[in-house]
Amino acid sequence: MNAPISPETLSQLGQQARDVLLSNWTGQFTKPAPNLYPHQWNWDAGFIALGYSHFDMSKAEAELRHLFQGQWSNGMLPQIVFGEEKDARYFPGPDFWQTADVPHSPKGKKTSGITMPPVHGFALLEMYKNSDDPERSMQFLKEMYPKVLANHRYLYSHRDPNEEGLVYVRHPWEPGTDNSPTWDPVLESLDTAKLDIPPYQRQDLSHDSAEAHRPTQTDYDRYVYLVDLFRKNKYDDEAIYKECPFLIQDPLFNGILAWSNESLIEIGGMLGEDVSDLVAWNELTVYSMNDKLWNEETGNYDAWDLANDQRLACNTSSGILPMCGLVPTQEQAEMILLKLESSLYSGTAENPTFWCPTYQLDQKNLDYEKYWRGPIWINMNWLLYRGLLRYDMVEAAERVRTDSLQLLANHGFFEYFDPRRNQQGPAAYGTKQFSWSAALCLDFLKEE
Ligand code: 2M8
Repeated sequence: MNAPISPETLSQLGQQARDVLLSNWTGQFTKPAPNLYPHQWNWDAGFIALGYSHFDMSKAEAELRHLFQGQWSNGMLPQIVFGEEKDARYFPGPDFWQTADVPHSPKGKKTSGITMPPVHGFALLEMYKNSDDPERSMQFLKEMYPKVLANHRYLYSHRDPNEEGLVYVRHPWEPGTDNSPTWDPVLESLDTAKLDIPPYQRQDLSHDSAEAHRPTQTDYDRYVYLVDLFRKNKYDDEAIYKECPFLIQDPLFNGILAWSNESLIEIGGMLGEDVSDLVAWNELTVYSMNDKLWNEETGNYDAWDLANDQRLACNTSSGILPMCGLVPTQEQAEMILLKLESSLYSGTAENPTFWCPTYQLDQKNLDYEKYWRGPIWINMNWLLYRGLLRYDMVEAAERVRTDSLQLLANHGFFEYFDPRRNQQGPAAYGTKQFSWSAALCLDFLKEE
């Protein structure tokens, strides 16, 4: 559907992508964006390291090294490792999280007290594959493997209370798809008028992103309420589990975990390590995702609300992305492909869409412009692209890749994009100079 992008445009795009990453580099790590996100974020850093591995392996390695300096002694890899920029305006900052006195938190770095999708296993293996210095990269694998493994061990031992191989998230910031409609039913039961919410000041609205595209005030009230519950419980996982109303087994988080398990199994094999725990964890995760989360009627992986022990219909792309972790069988993957090709993700002849909207187009509360409730995100497209390739769906994968490059060439390295091909006026939203849009663009470009 796209006219081919000229080689000149592609080469410019590559140069611009490198420039975005380098301009967000702080000397220690790369900010996700110049102002809106002034610290280091967990899954962003994985994607960013992968992007650097195409042109600057030292920075790729430094990115992950810095992130893991924030790792807690129980293995948890935090969502944010705070930088030291004096005029950084971000809420919630370290003063609000109050993790410094928690026994497990690191001494040298300030961090938040929750985690994010474990992309680092596959990021590490991809970096190794992109290296032209195998000896050096083998050393890096040796250095990082135990740290990444410790994060997986944390997830399986502290976030899987029923030993199902399905890890739960306890805050909408943990799966990274903050205001996803999938958890609306759980969050709506938290009546903010009746909750005891500490005073706070949002900072996100003072930057270059429109209020209408960001999470709402009520969303933030609930985010803050949950953080307050964690700090009151001194970040003790068992205590939080007993009290927290938001405990969700998310298909994207677990699908990513499966892909990283597999990558760690491969790395562990190269290093001569005993990978039996990883093999057992991964078998259980794949089994349970199919046994508990797969929805044969809709062809989606649903989420599970552990606090109320109920299924949460997941009609976002998180429900199809476990393809990246080789979770579905070929038959299930064929069902997913049919869905992608249907009006649910492709729109109609009059109103076609770029791939891939993050929310099915038949959903009443779909919003093409609002954050994680419809727009296209480049990291989700990249996960989908890799997932499709794993099932030999080469044509569809190529469509995701070229749609992504087209959007980046049309608009630049925005945070998220309007899926509508016929959209008149602004069609790219959030912050500009967004690092993972640039990093994953570089990975898409390696196929040229
Ligand atoms: C967004 O989330 C942060 C909180 O973690 C925020 O809105 O302040 C999400 O898009 C998340 O997935 C991403 O990692 C982060 C930084 O890019 O921003």
